[in-house]
Amino acid sequence: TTTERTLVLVKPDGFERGLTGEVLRRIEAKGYTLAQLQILTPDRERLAQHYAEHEGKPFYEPLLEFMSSGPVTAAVVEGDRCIEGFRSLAGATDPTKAAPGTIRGDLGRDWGPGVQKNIVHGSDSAESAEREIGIWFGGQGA
Ligand code: DAT
Ligand code: MG
Repeated sequence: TTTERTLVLVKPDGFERGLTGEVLRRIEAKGYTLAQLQILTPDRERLAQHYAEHEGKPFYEPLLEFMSSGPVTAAVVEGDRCIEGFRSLAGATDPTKAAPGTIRGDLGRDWGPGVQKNIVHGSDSAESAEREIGIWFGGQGA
């Protein structure tokens, strides 16, 4: 087995719709561990770091606007190959294309220019995971 850590966010749409517990339930049901957890409304600076790779893309500004619009739950998730595993649980970026059975496929709705309400974020590689854990949990055992 390869125990990994990944950074999961329940985005403001998930919080507003009362889906935080459902997302965390799916993570635990899969067998992953919640190592760290916090609820916060992220500021622009933190989001700019988190989404640095997307700076300059057409959806960047609306994305930061949306992500700073309300509370987000940030979690460090631990488990065997959980980086790829959580991406599988989350499903495709566009909720309409995400397969049923996935978080985005089962629960996500809105998508389009300026709208990216796909409920969750999950790190896409080991490097991204460590970088993102530092951004959200820096100084707290990150
Ligand atoms: P993912 O969140 O699946 O890793 P990503 O890293 O490519 O996807 O993009 C980050 C977020 O930006 C994504 O969750 C929603 C938004 N986004 C990505 N591509 C988009 C697009 N073509 N139009 C609108 N929003 C988009
Ligand atoms: Mg991504």
